[in-house]
Amino acid sequence: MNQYDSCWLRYERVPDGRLDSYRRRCRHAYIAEKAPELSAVRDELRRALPDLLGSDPHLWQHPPTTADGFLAIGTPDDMAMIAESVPTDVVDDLADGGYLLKSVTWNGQDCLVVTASTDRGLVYGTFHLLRLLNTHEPVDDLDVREEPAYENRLLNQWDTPFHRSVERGYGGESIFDWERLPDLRPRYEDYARLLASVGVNGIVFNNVNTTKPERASANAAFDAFEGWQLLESHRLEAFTSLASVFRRYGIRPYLSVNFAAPMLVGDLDTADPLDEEVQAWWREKADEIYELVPDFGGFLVKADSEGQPGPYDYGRDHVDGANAIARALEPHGGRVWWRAFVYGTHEDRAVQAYDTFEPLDGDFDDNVTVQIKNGPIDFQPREPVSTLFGAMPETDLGLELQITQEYTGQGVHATYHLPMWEEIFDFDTHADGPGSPVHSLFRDDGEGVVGVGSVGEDHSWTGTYLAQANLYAFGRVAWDPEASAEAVTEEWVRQTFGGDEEVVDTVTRILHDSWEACIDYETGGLGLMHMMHNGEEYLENHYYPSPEEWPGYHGATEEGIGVDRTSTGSGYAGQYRDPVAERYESVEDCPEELLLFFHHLPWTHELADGTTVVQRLYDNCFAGVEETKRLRDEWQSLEGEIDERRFRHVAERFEEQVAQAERWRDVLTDYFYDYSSVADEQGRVGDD
Ligand code: BDP
Repeated sequence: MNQYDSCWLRYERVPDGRLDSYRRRCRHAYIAEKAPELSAVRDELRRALPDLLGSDPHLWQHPPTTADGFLAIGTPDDMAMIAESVPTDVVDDLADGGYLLKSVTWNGQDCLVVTASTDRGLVYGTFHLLRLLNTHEPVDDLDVREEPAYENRLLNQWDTPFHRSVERGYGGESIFDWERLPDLRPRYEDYARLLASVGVNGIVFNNVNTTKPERASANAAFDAFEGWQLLESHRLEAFTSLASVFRRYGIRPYLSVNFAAPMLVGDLDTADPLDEEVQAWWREKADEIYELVPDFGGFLVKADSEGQPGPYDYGRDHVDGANAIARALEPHGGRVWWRAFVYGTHEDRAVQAYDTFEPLDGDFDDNVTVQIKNGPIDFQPREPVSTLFGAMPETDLGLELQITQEYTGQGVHATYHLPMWEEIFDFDTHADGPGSPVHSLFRDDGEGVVGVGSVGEDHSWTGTYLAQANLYAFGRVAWDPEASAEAVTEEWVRQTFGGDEEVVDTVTRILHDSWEACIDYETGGLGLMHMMHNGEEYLENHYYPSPEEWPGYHGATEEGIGVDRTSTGSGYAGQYRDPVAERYESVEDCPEELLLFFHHLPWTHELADGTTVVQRLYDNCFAGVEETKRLRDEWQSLEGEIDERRFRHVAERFEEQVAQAERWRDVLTDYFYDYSSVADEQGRVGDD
């Protein structure tokens, strides 16, 4: 990775203390020879071991005839040494992707075994082992058993093909050059390596918006090059080529498709899901794709939302729409991921997804997954979790998180999403009584976790080097949502910035404190949200403050602020199961950090500690800025401790983040003051 950053896959020389043990066990490696995944494993060892160990490893295709210890990677069927070192039934029991790492003695030599029941598992196991070496962990007593929590761990790339742009991508233009494919770029493989190293096992290559809304009506001329065109027969070669890169890393390829594809790509005059010709068209298209890409994962569909066509155009519902497409994929083992991000007639958008989808529970085909954003609005800095989680027991569900920082400072601010995701995963839905946290859902076959991607052409991949942590953390949390956030973060920092303890502590702290700071300056911290500018300018969009654009989302009036989503308002709180619904219904019991999401309250309403609502909003906005300055200073303290390029890049972004945080603070506090006419106790707001 020369023209761009290696992210967390930079393999640097291990310090002497550990070197002996690593060399003893890894100077030779014996890797099974069969699947494409194994050749990827071989390549990774060739990249990693010389840099880590300072010596070229010998990679054997046959059991090594050496007096040294060695690393063996394969299934028990591949190698007698593995079959004899680990119980075969234990390996066979592992879920797809699961693996074992074990230190063993073989012929009197110290060896290491990476084994799994599937080739994909061997890829993950190898990356896990390399992570241990890279973070200087001991390997002399290894006995690791890992399985992914969820069957599906998908990346949704929101790239707009042929435009090289990325919707909500803040790390530069798209890395995927569809005009030049099937020619491949090294960057594709490096991306696959990054994803596989954290356990991602599927990628949707294109944006959920497969056409511009203004051209999405059935009669408009669909002449622009956009995502829907990837289904055209002559373009499938490009897709096939890209798929072959990701396949080597155990990553299944998917496509976002346009619901009107039978008209756009085919020449039908309807896309009515109940029309037999439409169904036949989807079947033929699926057959054509599977002929070329046998491991194709399926289609992602955004229908009847933000101008994209859908079943409503034909008086049908989401079940009709999803099932018609799913039936075409079913004979091939493919799946439809059908998004629940829909608008409707409700004044309060929060109630819409549940209202639309909950009544359809049980009617979707087995190979349909309903993909739901983490919150009811839209990836805001903090939202309550979606009411749909746990509400559709008869339907496969997927949780959609946003890795890219659309509303949390984009490619500039250091805003780490892992603490937010941890809060989401730990939330008790009470779906099956108390003790039904979000992380316990999505565990059936066909379910899983999805992340909206963040990478682009920038050297950093993600706009700012620190945002790489969000991509890393997504994969790790989709693998194990109960893993300790501190451990995951520290792991990322050690691999990315090396093992200096001061650097590790400082960067880990910065990341962990960053999310709350962002909430404070961008929202005031009491559950307000969606107060950003919605401009036409690419980089202005969703970046600057502009509360006056969105009265419906924050509900500011002269009397008070917040949105009544209780039974006296939109009724959204009532979509949760008790006691969650009761908790949110009640002003006293509602957690303070979500208070104004559920309640419209007088500006001078007193919070538990006696502070008024408006004063708390002022205080939080100011605290968010102070905290951001503190984080910037912490970063500054690392000067000379990490390489100049990354140090300066992040330092410059921190300066901008502080300026932006001040801007948010000033706009929001002035706005609160203008409505409330309540002076800030500390005289910081208004009347200057
Ligand atoms: C919003 C984004 C928009 C996406 C939409 C979606 O602003 O670009 O198209 O979500 O999820 O957050 O479909």
